Amino acid sequence: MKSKLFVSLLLVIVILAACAPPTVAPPAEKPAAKAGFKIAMVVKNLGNPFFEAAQKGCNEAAAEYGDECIFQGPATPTAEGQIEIIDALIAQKVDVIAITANDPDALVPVCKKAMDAGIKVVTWDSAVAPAGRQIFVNQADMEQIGRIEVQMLAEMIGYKGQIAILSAAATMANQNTWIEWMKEELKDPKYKDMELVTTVYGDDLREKSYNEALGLFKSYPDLKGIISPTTVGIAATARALTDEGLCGKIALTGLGLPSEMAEYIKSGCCKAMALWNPIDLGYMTTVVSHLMASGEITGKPGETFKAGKLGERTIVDDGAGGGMVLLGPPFQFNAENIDQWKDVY
Ligand code: RAM
Repeated sequence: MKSKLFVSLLLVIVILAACAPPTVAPPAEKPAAKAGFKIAMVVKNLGNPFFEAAQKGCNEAAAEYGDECIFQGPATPTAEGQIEIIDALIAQKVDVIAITANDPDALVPVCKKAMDAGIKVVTWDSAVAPAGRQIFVNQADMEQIGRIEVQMLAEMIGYKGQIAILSAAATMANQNTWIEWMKEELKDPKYKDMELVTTVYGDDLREKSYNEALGLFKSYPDLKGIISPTTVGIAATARALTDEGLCGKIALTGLGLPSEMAEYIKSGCCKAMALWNPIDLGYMTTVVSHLMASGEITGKPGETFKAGKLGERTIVDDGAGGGMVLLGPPFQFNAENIDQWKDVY
């Protein structure tokens, strides 16, 4: 009897033990993903070959690192159009938004919203203000870009005469910073006989830029030179000068794509211009985006990383306490070297 009771008790214990919930192991830290990130490259607007070149670099890096490059931009270069796109990307839960901003301040709230949602925000080309970003991929030293444009034009016009600037949109941070440095350079006494008469804005739209160039020819009959620090603006100005038969009378320089400017460099309408490699810029931006998403870098000055084919890099101070990666020095193009580049970008 006693042993029967003992056996049944044992049975109950065994059954109870079997039914008890398994002991739950403490949740393991979810390992950070190392690839498969959705990287959204948001550009100033679609239809600009400069950004199409950057997209090539984005696709190349995304393929190399196992990510996806989502390329987007508004039809025209406005902050409103970009805000709409970023809102949609937040809803889509992308991992990184890499933006070249049409307006540095207007984009801060939506970029903050993205960061609050856990999305990394990288800025490149035309930076969003520091409050709206985690790292800046800068194409080249801003001061150097501004100064060399003045130096190139001065050489062309013999340091004498009226000059004008034909820029992109009045809100664009990259052009505005370069223009500030142009004005600094012009303070040097060696430019005392050069006068900056005006700055006009073609908004990075071909036709508007073309018409602004025509406006300059009309308003300033003594104009000797134009600096256009935008690939859209310089190509439109070169076309306007050619159409009006003004090449040789008004000199032109600035930042241009060899593919769009080769014919004008060869004709002598634009004897020299500068730029960096936009494919590399898109590649670097995408590598930085990948490393931000994987947590391999956080965007702080002093961190180092390997930027794929572009080699070892160090994050430097952006001057506002944030992190910045520099692509490299701008390159100057002229009749001697343009053929090597015109089919590249
Ligand atoms: C245009 C855009 C771009 C700028 C280049 C030089 O394509 O404005 O932001 O970096 O020119």
